[in-house]
Amino acid sequence: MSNSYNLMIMFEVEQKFKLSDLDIVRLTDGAEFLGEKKFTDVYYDTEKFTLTSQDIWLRSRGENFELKLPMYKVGEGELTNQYQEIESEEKIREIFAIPIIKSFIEDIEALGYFPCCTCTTTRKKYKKGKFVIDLDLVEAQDFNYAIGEIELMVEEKSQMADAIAEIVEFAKEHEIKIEYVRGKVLEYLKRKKPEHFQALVDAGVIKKENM
Ligand code: V4E
Repeated sequence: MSNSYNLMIMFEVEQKFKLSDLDIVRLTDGAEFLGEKKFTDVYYDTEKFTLTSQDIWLRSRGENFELKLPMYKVGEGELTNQYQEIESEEKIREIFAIPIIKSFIEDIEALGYFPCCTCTTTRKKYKKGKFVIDLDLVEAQDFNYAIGEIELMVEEKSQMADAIAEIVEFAKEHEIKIEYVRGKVLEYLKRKKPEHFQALVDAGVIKKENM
């Protein structure tokens, strides 16, 4: 007898928001609290910012390595900040053609990758209707940052633009200001590693108006 599995690939659409205390009260009112977790991310890049200047983000979260690859090219509209997430070391080795010599971390360090940002996040997760809300408090050395994210899962890539519009509508219903928000790593680089941040501006990963 053979087993057949109906695997459905879902796409996560997410938008970041800067939230005031009052925004948080409105957003979490009537929402289901899903839990809190704390994790440390270490982001890796080369001396020449080879990955991040292509909007590619390699990190370890706890024990696991993860890769975020941009789904759309810089400048391709409002979907620019959506990423494909790869969560297996084997797949990451395949993408970057990293042969297995030692452990994953030793092998990437030998190729010139080193930590460019290390931060610890305390994340509270809520569900409100079909939306998932993440409230993050981020800490690094001499660095604190609060940021919120509203997420929606869709079954087809073609539904992503509508999902963003739904997220923005949901945010507006909660009187949240719709504005450009730097993610935690970009904010960290801006404040702590201006040379790296400038390289991302020069590469077009960060638009000049969002510096
Ligand atoms: C994709 C990305 C970075 C990596 C960190 O991604 P982020 O979504 O901020 O982290 P997190 O902890 O919420 O990940 P999750 O738990 O959801 O997997 S750092 C910069 N980027 C790209 C990027 C960009 N180019 N522009 C803006 C406005 N934000 C992010």
